[in-house]
Amino acid sequence: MKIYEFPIAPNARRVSIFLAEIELEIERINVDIRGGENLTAEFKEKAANGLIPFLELDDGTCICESIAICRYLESVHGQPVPSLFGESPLEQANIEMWHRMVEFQIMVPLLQAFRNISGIYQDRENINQEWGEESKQRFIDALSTFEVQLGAQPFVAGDRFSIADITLFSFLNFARVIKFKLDEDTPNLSHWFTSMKARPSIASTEP
Ligand SMILES: N[C@@H](CCC(=O)N[C@@H](CS)C(=O)NCC(=O)O)C(=O)O
Repeated sequence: MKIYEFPIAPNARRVSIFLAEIELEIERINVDIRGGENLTAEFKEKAANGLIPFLELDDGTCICESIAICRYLESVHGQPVPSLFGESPLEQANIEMWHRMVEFQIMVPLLQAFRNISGIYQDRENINQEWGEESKQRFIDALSTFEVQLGAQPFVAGDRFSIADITLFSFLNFARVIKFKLDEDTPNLSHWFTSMKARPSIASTEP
């Protein structure tokens, strides 16, 4: 198996953290997405979404989308106990709920802000600065939900570490690209972020 990635990219980072959590080592192939290596026909033939990360199995089968990759690897590797996606039906639903909230309220606006403010991918998409600024504000506004949650619970989805923490950490860590840093306005998030940085799976995957 091989993982195609670009280590500083937040989606690649969340898969790397997940792999470290389940203690699975896989061959890594670096793809220069900023130089457009993912725009080739050869790349698109392998990755259905044309993006990194994607996983290539030994028989040539390719799986893209970070969470599909994590779910597959957890299943074939033998999931860590307890699973980072939850155990009981209620816990699975709760983790899924918080993870989707992280993805839609934090990840999506942050990525829109990054892409539209920096114009980093203007070789492949139209840029709208105003939409970038609006997205940055939406990202900042959404933090309050997680600030409240982390005041009541040690982890995003409750009393233990899950995929929701992995995704929130990966994207908040990436937020420096839009000149955003957690500060005293969000003490619970800041405290959680510092403790996440010390977690072995996170410390060991710092690019
Ligand atoms: N939904 C996908 C998103 C993947 C994604 O956005 N990858 C970015 C890097 S973080 C990428 O490949 N960007 C290159 C481009 O947009 O051309 C996932 O979860 O894996």
